Amino acid sequence: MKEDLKRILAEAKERILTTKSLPDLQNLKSSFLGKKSELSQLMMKLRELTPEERPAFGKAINDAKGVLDTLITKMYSRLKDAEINRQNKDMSVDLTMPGRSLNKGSLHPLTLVWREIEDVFISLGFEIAEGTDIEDEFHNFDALNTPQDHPSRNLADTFYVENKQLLRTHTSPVQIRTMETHEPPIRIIAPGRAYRNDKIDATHSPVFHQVEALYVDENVTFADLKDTLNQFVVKMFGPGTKSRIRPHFFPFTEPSAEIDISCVGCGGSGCRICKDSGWIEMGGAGMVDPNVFEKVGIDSEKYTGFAFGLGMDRIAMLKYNIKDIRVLFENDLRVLKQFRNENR
Ligand code: 2NL
Repeated sequence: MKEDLKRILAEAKERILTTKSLPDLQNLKSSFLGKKSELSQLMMKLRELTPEERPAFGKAINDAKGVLDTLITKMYSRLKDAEINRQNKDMSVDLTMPGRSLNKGSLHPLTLVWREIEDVFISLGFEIAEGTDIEDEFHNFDALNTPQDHPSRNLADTFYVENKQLLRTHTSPVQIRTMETHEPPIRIIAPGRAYRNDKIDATHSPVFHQVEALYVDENVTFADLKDTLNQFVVKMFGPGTKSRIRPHFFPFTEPSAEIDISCVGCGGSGCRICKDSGWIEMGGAGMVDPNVFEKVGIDSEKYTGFAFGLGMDRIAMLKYNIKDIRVLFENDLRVLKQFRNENR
């Protein structure tokens, strides 16, 4: 019987230590320690021993059960740990894996020049003024000294809404409203959308963008206008850029002028962009007409002012070498993505 006990114990140890799974271990536990196990059967056989032999052998069997029970418990936690490790490994994050890149948006070229223009004029002491796209005839035409029969008032040129309201044909109404409500000195720019009933082509769009500047104070002169224009074009297009003015006519300024800048393509020597003239037209300017001051209630004996208007679409096209204004309104991602690295 002693030999039996030895053999059972050795076999049980061997099988417990080589178990690979928790269910297997559970089965081993019942087959080695359960009621029908060999050890339990040995216990039954104690009867066959002499009373002197019984206690020692009974203890030996119980000790063997204790040893196996401890071994099974140890094995249980070893297998359980292994299982948890395996699960953790399945769910773990590979920190060395490259990340998926985000699809980062970009600012529209027009937004870029819009912001840059605002920065330049703020640096020159101007403030940003805003208005509404829908205006009335007084603020869009009458206050700007536009004659009743001026062609720009025609349905063919201007989009009328209802009740004599219209889509502003320039951002000048913003300046008119500012002058109505503010005492000089006034130093503002009005960037924004404007609308004209134009046929669409490479240089015309019924929706376009303009920036107008207005400076009203005592002793504002044409020299101030020219210097402000020069500083603007240098800051916007780089040092070496020149501006010039040519005589022109606008109902709202007197004298009036058209503004050119030296060609951004060739610097003035002549190229395709400037059609070999060395100059590019940028907008118009002049000294605010006294009739305009009268409409907004500013004393034209005391104050003078300059104003100018520039096409923002044109500035964006020149700056980013865009040949067709429609590109600015189509929002083709293949175009917009090219402005991805501009972080402004
Ligand atoms: C152009 C011409 C110009 C103005 C806009 C202006 C505004 C007020 C009074 C007087 Cl409130 N003038 N604005 C003056 C001259 C020219 O724009 O061709 N722009 C693209």
